[in-house]
Amino acid sequence: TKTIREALEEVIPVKQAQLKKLVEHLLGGMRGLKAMLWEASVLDPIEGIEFHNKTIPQCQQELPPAAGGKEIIAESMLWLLLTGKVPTEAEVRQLSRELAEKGELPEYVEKFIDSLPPTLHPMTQLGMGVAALNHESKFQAAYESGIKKTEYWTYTLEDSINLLARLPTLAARIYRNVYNPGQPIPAINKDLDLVGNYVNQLGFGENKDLTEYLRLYIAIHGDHEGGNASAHTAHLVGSTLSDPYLSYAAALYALAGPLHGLANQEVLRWQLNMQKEIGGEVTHENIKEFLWRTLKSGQVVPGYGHGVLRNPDPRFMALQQFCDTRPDLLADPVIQLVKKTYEVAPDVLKEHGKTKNPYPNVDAASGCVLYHYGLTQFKYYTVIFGVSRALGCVTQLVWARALGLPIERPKSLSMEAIEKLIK
Ligand code: NMX
Ligand code: MLT
Repeated sequence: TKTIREALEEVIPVKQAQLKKLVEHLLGGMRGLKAMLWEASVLDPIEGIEFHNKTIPQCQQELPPAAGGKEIIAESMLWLLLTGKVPTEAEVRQLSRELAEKGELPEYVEKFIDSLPPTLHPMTQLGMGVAALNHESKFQAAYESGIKKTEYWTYTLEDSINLLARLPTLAARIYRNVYNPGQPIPAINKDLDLVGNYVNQLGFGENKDLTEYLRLYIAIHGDHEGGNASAHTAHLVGSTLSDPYLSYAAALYALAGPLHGLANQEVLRWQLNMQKEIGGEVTHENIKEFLWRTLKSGQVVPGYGHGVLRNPDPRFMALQQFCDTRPDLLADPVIQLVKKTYEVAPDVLKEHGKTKNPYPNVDAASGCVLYHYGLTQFKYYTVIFGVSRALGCVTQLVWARALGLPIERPKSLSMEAIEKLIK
């Protein structure tokens, strides 16, 4: 039989560890803190993302592609995220048509975007354009007219569909203004899927491989459970009953940070610098030296590490597999460099000993294929991520309204209060 002292000696270390964890949550970016409901996808540290319990390869097998294509399309992914069901081909085609019919930008948004300086970062422009679209918000108008709570989700869905339809048109206009001023933008083809039209409007419609790549890219970047910075921002702002345009504009500015979505732009800049510095023959040894130079100068290795993942990101693997089936991609020196970096970087990061995850995230692979196909303006890459991430964010906005989730308002503590907790 234990004495009361012995019983306490068992309990106290458990409580101390519990408190330490609490303080880690408070000061450590809330890592691992379970504080959000998010149905559409779940991120397992080892297995990676699952969309309604389906892995990326399962989605690639089950979700209807575009006519004549193989890869997942945004409409199929949206249907799965929103409803938890695999759509039929007819359902997907109908959704594609609806999005195409709603894709035109209002004239005032076109004029506004055209008036921005082309030197303004494309992500800044995208957020501004999305926020300006809130002039059209059905949710906001209905709220002002005094609708019931039970009706919130229907207007949120309507705004969400309109936003998704217009995002690629807006993003393509920004691309045209910044990189190809004066060039005409093709009209939306009502028989094409969302990303098919986006690639057309970017001016790459003839390139079927790039179209397929972007279909896959946009589908698999669509959602990454709720805690990532962009999705969480959309959820937080949406919880105030801000409409989907304003909520998603806010999310885009979280995505625009270099530790989040901007990393895909940074990866390419970094890999091209590596290529330039190494010069002639690329060996594991000289990649290793470059990695150490990056780390010793106090910078992060872009495209590596993750807040949740503890294994190579299955999105990275899916994009690599896309390359593995195409000889033109495999022969590209930048793509070869990305592959070779992956052979070396995890060991270097383990030896460096700081990051909890020495493996690549999706951003390590996403830009080099765009670069190969001639979409070489890497400041634009996060905009493509921004076109995609709306899929998951609007899904959550609709469900948050359908379930009547409350305004987010966590408690903060002063240093003094935390000290008192620890004492
Ligand atoms: N290179 C060098 N150091 C790193 C890296 C990296 N790739 N990743 C993490 N660390 C450091 C990190 O800066 C921290 O250092 P310190 O203690 O001095 O502050 C330490 O390792 C522990 O960090 P972790 O707990 O492993 O990572 P955390 O969850 O805080 O951050 C990221 C996750 C993704 C922000 C971080 O890994 C990173 O900065 N990676 C590079 C940028 C990147 O690829 N971001 C894209 C994420 C995916 N996305 O698309 O959003
Ligand atoms: C994402 O796709 O949002 C990133 O991998 C970052 C994250 O999940 O935290």
